[in-house]
Amino acid sequence: MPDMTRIPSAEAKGEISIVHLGLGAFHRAHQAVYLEHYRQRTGDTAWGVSSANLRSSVGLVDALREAGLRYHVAEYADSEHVTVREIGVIKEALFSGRDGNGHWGRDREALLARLAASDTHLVTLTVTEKGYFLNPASGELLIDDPMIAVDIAMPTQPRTAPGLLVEALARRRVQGLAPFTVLSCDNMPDNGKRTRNAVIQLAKRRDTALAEWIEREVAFPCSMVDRIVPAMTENDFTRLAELGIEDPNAVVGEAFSQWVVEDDFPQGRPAWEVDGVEMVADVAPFETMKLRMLNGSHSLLAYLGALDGIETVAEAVSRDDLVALLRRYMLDEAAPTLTMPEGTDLTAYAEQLLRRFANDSLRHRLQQIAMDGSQKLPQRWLHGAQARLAAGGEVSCTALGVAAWIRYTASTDLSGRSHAVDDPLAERLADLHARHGNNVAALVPAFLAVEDVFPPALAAEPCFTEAVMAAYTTLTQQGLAGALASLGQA
Ligand code: NAI
Ligand code: CS2
Repeated sequence: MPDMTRIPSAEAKGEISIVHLGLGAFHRAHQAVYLEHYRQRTGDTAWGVSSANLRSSVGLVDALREAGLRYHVAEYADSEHVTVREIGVIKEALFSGRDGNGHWGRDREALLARLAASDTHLVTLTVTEKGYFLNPASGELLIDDPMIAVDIAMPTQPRTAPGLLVEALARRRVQGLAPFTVLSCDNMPDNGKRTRNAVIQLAKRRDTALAEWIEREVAFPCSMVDRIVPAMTENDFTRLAELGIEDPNAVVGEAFSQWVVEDDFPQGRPAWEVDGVEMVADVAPFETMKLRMLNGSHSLLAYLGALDGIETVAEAVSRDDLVALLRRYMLDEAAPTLTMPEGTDLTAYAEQLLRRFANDSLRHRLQQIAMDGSQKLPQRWLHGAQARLAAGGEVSCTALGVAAWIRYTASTDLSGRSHAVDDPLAERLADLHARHGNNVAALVPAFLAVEDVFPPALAAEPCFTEAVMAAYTTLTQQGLAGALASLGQA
């Protein structure tokens, strides 16, 4: 039984001045924990949260309501030490997605009223990379997406995160209210700028004066967010029950947590910095470092590990050959593309990441990380590969990763075991496999021609295409161990 520290939540009262879109595990284990720290340290109850789900999990919204909006976060330093915090900063839980009967927007009006309320000064988001409806490669709004098309046709009954932000800002503008600040907490490069881009592109299709007002008046700071928070498993709930924590809304994460935020909050913010949040002028170096080194490594493990029947991150990094691959990728391919503040030790950062990945108290499933690869690979691997090649470097690890992702999207592992491919482009990618089968010379170029994922300039690099084709052949003919061994000889 691990050594447990329990920390109760502060008192219940408090005003709502933050709205969060995307009431998922990470929001509950990261932003809400910082706000709980803040409230307990300062006694300031002003920054309570109204948290909404726009898609899945009406069950979670209702279960949180039934539990009085309190839940627990179990922070595992390792399998022997856990801190369990009770979180009470969520003051309202709303659902504006589609319910089991196909009806949309049960609490949409309540959510829009909250977003348009004069007390609301900040909106945060964790809606996943696909929740912004942006082309992952170009960053352009997917105006042909059916969800965006509905928001363009019926702007006052929005279903998407960008649609809700535009309608709420429109209401605030008509009421003569200042806007709120929009802070994305999703794993995207320049996440604030991309969110701004989605909102303004959508607003322009409704009212150019509104779009111009948003351009002028609304702050969209960027942030780098980091805490490994796996989706809960039955084993997690059982472990918590053994500690006396019976909570269907609990989340489990690592003890490590980091938040680097661009300090641009015209409507004010909590004084997060004394709780360890790093308020900076430019988040980009930190975002790029984390996306390429941590998330890029995660995605390598996800696809290579899944193809070899490996279940979790901790299991994957118990293999010396995969650890060697990560060290080579992080230090030889990712680190040289980064421009970091003086004194940043990327070797130490890489070793810290390997220690975090080895935390076997978290069952971080590779299948979860593998999800939405088309939305993740540009910022995790491809932009770095372009920079590396432009500098005359080689990208063998990235090429192996791309080959593994391509093979993964065939919906079977190397032993023929089936798995789901959870990705907005899943059908389109499955079609490429159906069309090209094992013809690697056709299959790989067909994947690299998917411009929503692969920058054309990268796909046009013969050395990249050849490296991916060679990796694909080695992987499929010699398996994971063989592919890693031959990489090691490269
Ligand atoms: P989750 O599955 O628990 O929650 C996902 C949330 O996104 C849910 O509220 C869901 O309703 C919403 N969502 C999904 N698709 C959407 C769409 N098209 N439009 C609007 N909302 C949509 O996942 P979790 O762990 O909360 O992660 C969410 C995001 O947080 C990740 O995609 C990532 O960007 C970021 N993040 C997650 C970390 C983690 O370790 N879990 C760590 C760092 C960042
Ligand atoms: C993971 C991230 O699921 C994934 O894609 O790589 O959620 C990862 O756990 C976080 O970015 C860690 O901060």
